[in-house]
Amino acid sequence: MSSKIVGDAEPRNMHLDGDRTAALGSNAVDNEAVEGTFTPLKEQTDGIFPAVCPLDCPDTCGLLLHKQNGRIVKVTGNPEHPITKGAICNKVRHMTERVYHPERLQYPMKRVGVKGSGQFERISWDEAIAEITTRFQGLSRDYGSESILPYSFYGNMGMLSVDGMDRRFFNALGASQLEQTICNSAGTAGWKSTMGFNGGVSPEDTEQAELIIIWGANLISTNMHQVVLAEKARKKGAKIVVIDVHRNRTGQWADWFIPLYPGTDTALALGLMHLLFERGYTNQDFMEQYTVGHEELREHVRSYTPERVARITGVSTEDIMRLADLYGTSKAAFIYIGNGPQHHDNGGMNVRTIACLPALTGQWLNRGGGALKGNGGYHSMNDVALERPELRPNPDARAINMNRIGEALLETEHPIRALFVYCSNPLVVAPDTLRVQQGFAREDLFTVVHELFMTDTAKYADIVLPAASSFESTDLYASYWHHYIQLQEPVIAPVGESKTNVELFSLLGKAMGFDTEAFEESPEEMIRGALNKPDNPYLQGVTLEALQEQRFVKLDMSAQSEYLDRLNTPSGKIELYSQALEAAGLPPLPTYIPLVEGFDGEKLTQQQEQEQSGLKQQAEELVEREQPTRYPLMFISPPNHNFLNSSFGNVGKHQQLEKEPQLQLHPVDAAVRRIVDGDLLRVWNDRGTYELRAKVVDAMLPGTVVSQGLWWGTKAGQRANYLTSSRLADMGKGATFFSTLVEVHKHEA
Ligand SMILES: Nc1nc2c(c(=O)[nH]1)N[C@H]1C(S)=C(S)[C@@H](COP(=O)(O)OP(=O)(O)OC[C@H]3O[C@@H](n4cnc5c(=O)[nH]c(N)nc54)[C@H](O)[C@@H]3O)O[C@H]1N2
Ligand SMILES: Nc1nc2c(c(=O)[nH]1)N[C@H]1C(S)=C(S)[C@@H](COP(=O)(O)OP(=O)(O)OC[C@H]3O[C@@H](n4cnc5c(=O)[nH]c(N)nc54)[C@H](O)[C@@H]3O)O[C@H]1N2
Ligand code: SF4
Ligand SMILES: [Mo]
Repeated sequence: MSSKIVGDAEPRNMHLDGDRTAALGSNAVDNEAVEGTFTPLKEQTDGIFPAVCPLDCPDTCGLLLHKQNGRIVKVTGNPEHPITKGAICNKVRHMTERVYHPERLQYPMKRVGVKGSGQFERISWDEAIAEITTRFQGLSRDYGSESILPYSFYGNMGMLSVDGMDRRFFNALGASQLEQTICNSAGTAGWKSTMGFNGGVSPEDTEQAELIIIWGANLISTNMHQVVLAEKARKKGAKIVVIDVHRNRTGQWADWFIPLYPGTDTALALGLMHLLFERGYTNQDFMEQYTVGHEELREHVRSYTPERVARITGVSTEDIMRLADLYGTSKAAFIYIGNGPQHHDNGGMNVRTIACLPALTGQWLNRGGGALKGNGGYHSMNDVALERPELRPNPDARAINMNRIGEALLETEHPIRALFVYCSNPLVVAPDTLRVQQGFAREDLFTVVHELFMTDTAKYADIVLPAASSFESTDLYASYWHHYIQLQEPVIAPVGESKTNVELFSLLGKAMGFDTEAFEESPEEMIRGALNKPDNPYLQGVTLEALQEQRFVKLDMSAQSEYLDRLNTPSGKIELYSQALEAAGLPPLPTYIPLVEGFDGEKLTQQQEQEQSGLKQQAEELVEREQPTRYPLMFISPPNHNFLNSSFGNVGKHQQLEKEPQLQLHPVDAAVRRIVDGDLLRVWNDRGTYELRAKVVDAMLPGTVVSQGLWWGTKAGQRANYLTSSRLADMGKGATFFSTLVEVHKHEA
């Protein structure tokens, strides 16, 4: 592969001169000049080298790695990147702390202590591979290959790493399959039930919006370049509204923050629809041409009066009406749908319902108008070439939901006997962690963990393998927000004896004796295969050569003009009424269904009203019947600003920036429990407890408490997911992290 660099001989700041060819090194002429004497980036000791942020973050920033004496000394944003434009977050600005962290795993190890104790001894790669292949071969022979389960997510978003060589290995092995449902699967299923295609508004267009509604997302922390675009729109007069259960950083920055009760977004959206129909804001022509079910929907939303919706959501009738007027009269209104509404029991329905809103007013016809849940559909690649499903001897191998890994490991019929974890840290990120821990502690389970660090998960491994970081790898990156594809080439040599995912799984495939060229392919060949997808019009023109030449290659967005004609719902239209959902046993029209675990504002209000009218006994019966749980508070645990899920949780710099785990609680909830700011708290429910510091703040409606961040590098008791449930959402078998009830007390030392 050719090099695109500011090499040894070039001035350090050359990339700032704006000429990309000069900036990032070679063009065709340079290539000829260095033909035969080409030095890979990782062997060049000094210079500035292009890179891609590998983290599970929508921005997928272009980076520059500054090298001195063979080490990366600084990470900055690449100003040439057309969307991220040289701005990067604080986390990645300090990425060198992580890459060269003294605790990075350097060599393979074998467990010598009790599972979880973290006691290991060094072994060689040959020993590690021999042990794994012997165990896997034995298990396949004695119990069938489905006794082995891979467990992975997107700790590194590189496609060759997590949707490539790894998949080939587990396919050829015939392992159980993993349903990767921990992130956005409920929301994506909800979106698709309405829109079909997994893509929405292009980021660049959102600059044209007059109204931007950020619905359950914390963009200042989680998608900072969308904030930059929204800020541009705001300069032109756009209003920014945040609908969230707590005033997060983004809510503080917005023009209007609307707090609501968790899991009631569907009701709010239905209340808006009620008013859009009633007040004549709907676009009849659009609905007739592009939707199915608008007449049924009009009837259906009659019962969602502002008064009823106010009772369910906690949003006042005035605010509901004001928001409907704002939405109904804005020329281009953009809705960004975040993870908040979808990490709930009713998460699919929440997203589906919000996704219906733009169709009522015909927003999809206005530049910048419409909605966005994720844009992954545009860059859909050739999965068959990448993952090689034909290598699988058992195409109908069982599938295990990653949200229920605890239960799955404790299952005694056809038990999972071996687990291979990579690019994920389930002992911190998976719900109901104590149960997950119990599963991982099984003495008869053979666990391999490929990691950069001794995570909580790695401590339970029998074999720990050191993983190379993305800056040590070749890989292909696409964003689930913007439309630029990028290439990473190794900029430094692997730290210690670490190996990339691609090297590891190719090595394992060969060691297992899988007789296929699939494990011989080079990263370059894999990239060519992935990009070869003639039936995706957006991907045309994206080639390895173009990536090497230009670094950032934009998808061919001309096909977006046919967006409304390409929606692949069963009807080919926006499905306000969904027969597919009906067939799946869900309401075909958007319908508010209260949380399985949560409070129901409508019933609470009924109860208060009855109490006031002297019907106390009846009210108590109602509480007894409808609220069987003794836990009164909704516990919301979204990510924090300086970690990336659990990544960075062990890095001193990032811990300092976040200080310590905090529980934000409303002054009313604090007062009745005699809690003051700074108290040490114990938060608990039947699943576990979490110890953290009180922050009393009027940032949410009473009854909701919030703790940001998936902590783990600090005290043993500090894991948000000790409290969360592995119950699945209504759609997509998604996670329900935010549908969690708890009680809180001052910690008795
Ligand atoms: N700094 C940083 N950036 C990240 C990550 C990180 O860990 N740190 N994680 C990355 C990943 S994997 C993802 S998926 C994205 C997620 O990024 P976002 O889509 O922004 O989602 P969250 O950060 O989970 O924020 C969800 C928000 O929803 C709110 N919320 C909870 N329940 C409800 C509800 O019922 N209704 C409404 N309206 N709001 C609710 C929460 O209070 C929170 O403010 O961020 C990515 N970017
Ligand atoms: N309570 C609560 N829980 C949540 C969430 C929440 O909001 N609240 N958010 C959920 C969401 S949206 C998500 S996406 C998940 C994320 O959960 P995970 O996908 O598990 O994400 P991380 O915690 O970042 O862990 C990724 C791990 O991969 C490792 N890694 C990085 N690069 C490589 C590599 O190249 N090779 C290998 N082998 N390993 C590598 C990192 O060191 C890190 O330990 O968490 C979920 N959990
Ligand atoms: S984490 Fe997100 S914002 Fe930060 S550098 Fe990576 S892609 Fe950019
Ligand atoms: Mo996620």
